[in-house]
Amino acid sequence: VGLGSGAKTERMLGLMDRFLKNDPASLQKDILDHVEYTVARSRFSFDDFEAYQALAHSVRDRLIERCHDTQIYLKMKDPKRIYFLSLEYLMGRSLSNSVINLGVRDQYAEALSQLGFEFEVVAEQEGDAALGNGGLARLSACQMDSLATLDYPAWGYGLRYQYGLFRQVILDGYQHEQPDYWLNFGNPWEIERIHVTYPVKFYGTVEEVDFNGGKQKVWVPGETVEAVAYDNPIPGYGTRNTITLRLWAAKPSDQNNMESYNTGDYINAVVDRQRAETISSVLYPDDRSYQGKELRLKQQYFFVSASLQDIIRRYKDTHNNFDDFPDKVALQLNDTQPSLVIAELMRVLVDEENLVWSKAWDIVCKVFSFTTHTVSRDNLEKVPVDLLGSLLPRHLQIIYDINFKFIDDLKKKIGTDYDRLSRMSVVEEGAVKSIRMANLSIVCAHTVNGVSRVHWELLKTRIFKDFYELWPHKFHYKTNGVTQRRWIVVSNPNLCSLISKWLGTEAWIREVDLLAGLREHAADAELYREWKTVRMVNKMRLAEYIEAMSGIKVNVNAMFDVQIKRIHEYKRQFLNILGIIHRYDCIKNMEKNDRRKVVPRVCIIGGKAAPGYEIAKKVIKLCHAVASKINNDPDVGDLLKLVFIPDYNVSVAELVIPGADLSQHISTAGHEASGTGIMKFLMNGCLLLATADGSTVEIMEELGAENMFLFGAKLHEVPVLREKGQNLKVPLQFARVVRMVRDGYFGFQEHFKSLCDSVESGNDFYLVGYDFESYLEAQAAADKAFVDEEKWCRMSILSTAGSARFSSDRTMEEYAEKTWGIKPCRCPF
Ligand code: Z57
Repeated sequence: VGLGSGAKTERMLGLMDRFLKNDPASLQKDILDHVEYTVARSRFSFDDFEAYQALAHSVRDRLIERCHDTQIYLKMKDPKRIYFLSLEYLMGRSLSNSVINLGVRDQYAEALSQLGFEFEVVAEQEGDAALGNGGLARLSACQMDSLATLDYPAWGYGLRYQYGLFRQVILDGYQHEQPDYWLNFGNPWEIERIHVTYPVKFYGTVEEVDFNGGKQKVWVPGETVEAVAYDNPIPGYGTRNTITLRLWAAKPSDQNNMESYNTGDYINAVVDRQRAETISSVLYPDDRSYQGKELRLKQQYFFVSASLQDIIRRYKDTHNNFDDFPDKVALQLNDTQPSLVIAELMRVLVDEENLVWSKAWDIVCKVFSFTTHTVSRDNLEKVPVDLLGSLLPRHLQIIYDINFKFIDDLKKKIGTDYDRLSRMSVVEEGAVKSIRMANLSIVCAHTVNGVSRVHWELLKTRIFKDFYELWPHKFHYKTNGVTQRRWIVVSNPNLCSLISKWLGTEAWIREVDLLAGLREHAADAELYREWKTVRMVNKMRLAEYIEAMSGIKVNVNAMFDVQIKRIHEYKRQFLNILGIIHRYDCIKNMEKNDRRKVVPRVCIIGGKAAPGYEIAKKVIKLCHAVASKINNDPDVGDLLKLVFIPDYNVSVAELVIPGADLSQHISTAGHEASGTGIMKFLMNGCLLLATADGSTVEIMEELGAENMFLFGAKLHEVPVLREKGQNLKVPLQFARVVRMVRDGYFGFQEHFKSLCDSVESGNDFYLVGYDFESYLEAQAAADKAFVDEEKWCRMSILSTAGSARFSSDRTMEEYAEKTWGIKPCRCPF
């Protein structure tokens, strides 16, 4: 708006000054203004939470300024943009991350301290934004940080759930779920755009009308809901670029006229209208189980339709036909949840923009890239045809048309191999006829990315074998990464300073490859001393948290052994607990004198189970049952403690990871597509006890197998071992510890029966029994290494030094160059 020729704009921008000053005195005035006028508390009397609110608003002002400048610049340059579509983002807290990325943390800390507040304490007041479940959702958040920092012209799109992931409350050792009504205390990090709204339509019928001498199909929808944009600024580090994560909220639309006005049923009509808001009300808490629920499908289409209208509106600002669309727009599908956007783009181009099918199809095939995070065919998303047909009748037709043409072409290539044709079809003809969203995505995307190298191998040889053989050029991988800004700079400030001191620069925060420079010092006794001190301080902070949460006092000289992630059978938290039982059993059976040789451990487990996932919930109960036995046994004392950390989320991770000595990533080989938690531990100098699964294989290549504790069946062995079933040999110790649980040694005998059954020979799909022996060996190796402090410290330093490849900066650069075809566009002022 108001921007004329490029030259004029450039002049205008040159004259423009930054409005907001960042010296401590200006910041302090700003904070006080916000206390008085935004928070509406007296500037002479406000508490930590009010200080947080005022501080957040002051930071928000700066974010808004940069958002504007970035958008003005991008509008002028009009580069190709990447639109990242994801139904989930796990952002966690924003305050520390924002002030660090803006480069004003110390100034704010000083301004606050003059007012009598401590920055860390104020930052703790913030709640987590948990609009996602687990790995996939946190990955989106890390990638947004990298896109901003690397100056890419990017937008994120998602849903603004009113209820984030449930809060986990433990009662008597059982998980209970409580709603996370996170917007209760306001959200200073979002900007409500009351004028950025789009109608989203559902239901209705498809009719044929005359058009240009022929027939054209038009959708006559039955219901309209309004999508309102909420913008969440994502500041880059060391750049003025600040990109936007645009989340949609559902509101009633004025296009649904309330016909019952004069029927006297005014109240019910208003209440009915208000129901529109349920679409964006709650996040589904069970990742990877698709239940064919209408509300879920509505969420998906709502988000996709609003995002696409917004993207096309922006494109049309500078273009009057669609010829350049693929040169200006890249659409990234984060798994299959957004894949309805494919049918939606076809519908818009053909039905609304009147392009012929072939032209529209040509465009569609050039803009989409698809990343899959799944390893097993059973987990692929399917939408029942009946459901889709009633909610989105025109989209179902379009999907049928896409499939018809695809199968027709395919027959020409592969002949009448009907088994293969039916496997590859977008439509599954089963008991419940349904649409295979992954097949739809692969057919339409120009690139299909896996999330680690072994994941890519699995895509090619197992889940998408048929498609790989048809289109080998489409299949690639971009190994996941995490952002070192959040996972070192924000969460481990002491380690951050230490790294910068030894590298002689802070440049690694943007150029992560510099971390490898630590290898040079991996034998320096002075670095060892400082490294150990930093780690000890972090452990003490974690120990305080544990005591506050659970009342358990832990010995900070013990090895802190951590497993934090969603509870899943394939992630094998049960294996971890059985290992702990074994350790306990060994201690109990030892001569008193021998106990002195035991390496003390604090075992820490955290994670949420999907509300309907019975076995996972039993694992949580077992953890508590075992903990209460061990932690109260005077024979054991400080040699072994087991702690369950409740309500695991991003902020808990930020506290726990820097304090971990050892972390466990012990999925059965072939089940973890990548794993990203492991990368956060690696960056923080925590040693890894892991199976050769997902990205661990690449971490191993980077670090050397001698610098981690590997165990377990290998990828190619797993199917062979499963074949053996009943005849698979399991070690005696395994039978013994399972028996202890079965026989009620920890109580709740009946309750744990099905859990024990799930690892009984012949039934042990995840090979817990088979892997037990090598698991114990790896644990013993970790004990041995821990006693040798020098060796442990060197391995720790080498872990951080070897983590550069696992930064999301590297991942995003690869996507930008190889998949999206976009270039950085750095705001110069
Ligand atoms: C999810 O968090 C992941 C995969 C899924 O199919 C769904 Br649904 C949710 C995870 C993988 O399990 C991890 O291995 C991976 O690191 C992460 O996605 C990010 O790619």
